[in-house]
Amino acid sequence: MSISYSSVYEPLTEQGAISLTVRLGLFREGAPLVCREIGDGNLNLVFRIVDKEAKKGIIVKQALPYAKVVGESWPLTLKRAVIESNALRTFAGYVPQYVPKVYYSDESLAITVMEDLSHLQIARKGLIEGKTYPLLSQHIGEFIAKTLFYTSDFGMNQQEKKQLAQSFVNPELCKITEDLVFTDPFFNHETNNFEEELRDDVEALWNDDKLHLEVAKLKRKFLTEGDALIHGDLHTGSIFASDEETKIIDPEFAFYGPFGFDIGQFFANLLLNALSRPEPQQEPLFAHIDSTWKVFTTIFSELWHTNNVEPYAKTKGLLEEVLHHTFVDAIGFAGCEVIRRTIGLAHVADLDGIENKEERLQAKRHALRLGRSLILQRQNLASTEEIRSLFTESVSL
Ligand code: SR1
Ligand code: MG
Repeated sequence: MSISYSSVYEPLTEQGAISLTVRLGLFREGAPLVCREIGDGNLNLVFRIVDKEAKKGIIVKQALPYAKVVGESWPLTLKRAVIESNALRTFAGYVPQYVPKVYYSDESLAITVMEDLSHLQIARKGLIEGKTYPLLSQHIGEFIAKTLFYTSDFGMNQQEKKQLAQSFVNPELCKITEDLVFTDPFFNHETNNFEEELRDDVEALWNDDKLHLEVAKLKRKFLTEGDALIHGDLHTGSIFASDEETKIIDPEFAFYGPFGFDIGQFFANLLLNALSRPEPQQEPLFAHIDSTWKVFTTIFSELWHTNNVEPYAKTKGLLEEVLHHTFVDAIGFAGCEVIRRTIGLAHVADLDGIENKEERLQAKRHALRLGRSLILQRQNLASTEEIRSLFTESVSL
C-alpha cells in the first residue's frame, strides 16, 4: 500500500498513531490495540501498536522537525522521512529480505508505517550483551554488495541513475555527517563531548596536521563521490538481528555517496564493540569484519561479471581498482567514525556503558589511537586481517 494525503504536520500522540493504523485498515475491526512510543534513537518518534489478541504489531515512525538528541534548538528537515521510505522501497527492490516492509508513507506528516521487527533485537544491544549473530556479516555483506552494485553506474541505466540520485539529494542529513563525523571531532568544537581526563589525547588530534590532511581527503570523497545509493548511517543501531535474520532500518541519511562509506561505518561499529570486550571475546567481531568484506567482494564481483551495463566493465583491472579504492576508503571512513563515536556528538553505548571509569577511559584512548591509525594507515592495509593487527597495536600501547 502506498497512498499519500496532504495534511498539516503535527507530532503524533500514541492515540493518534492508533487512529492512523485503524484508518489505514492495518488492523481488524474492533481489535484491542495498545500503543507505546519506543523511539530510543537520536532523531525520531517511533510508535509500536499491537493487537493484543492477534499478537500482531505495526510500527509508525515519525520524523520530528528537530534533532531529538539535541532538542528544538537544532531544526531538521522533515524531508528525511520521504528519503527513508523511498530508500527502504528502493533497497527492497534488490534485497527485500533485509529491510522492513513499508505499508504506507505520508510526506506531510513525515510518517512511515512499516513492519514490526520486535521479534529481533537491535544489533548494538545484542553485541553489548555478548551475542555474536553468526549470520550478521553474511547478510550485511550481501545487502551492501547488491544495493551498491544495482544503484551504481555499473548496475543500472546510467541516465536513470542520475535521476535516482537527484531524488536522493539529502543536504541537511549529509551536513550532519560532514560536521559530526568528518569535522567537529578534529577541532575544538562545541558539539564535542568527552571526559576531561581525555583532553590531552583529544587535543593531540586537534593539533595533528598529518591527520587533518587525511581526514580532509576522506571528507572530500564523502562530499563529492556519488557512486551509489548508500544507507548513510549503517551503524549497529541501524540493524535488527537474531541468529537467523537481519534487517536494516533507518536509511534517513541515504544519498548517492562513496562505495566505501557503509562498509566503513559497519566496520567501525564492530570495532567499537570489540574495544568494549575482553580479548577472548573479540574474535567474532574480527570474523564479521573479514566475512563482510569477503561476501561483499564475492557478490559485487559476480554481479560485475554478469550484470554490468558499463562498456569498460571487461577492461582488465577496472574491477580490482574499484574494489581497492572501496577498501581503502572504507578503512578511512571507519577511522573517522570510531573517533567521532568516542569524543564527538552521538556516542555509542558500547564504550559509554563500560561502568568502571578507568576501563572506560582506557577503551576510549584505545579507540582514538585505533581511529587515527585506520585513517593514516589505510593505504598500507592489504586485507581485513590487517585491521586486527592495527587493533592489537592500538590496545597494547
Ligand atoms: C544529530 S544526529 C546524530 C547522529 O544520529 C544518527 O544516527 C547519525 O549517526 C547522526 O550522526
Ligand atoms: Mg538512525
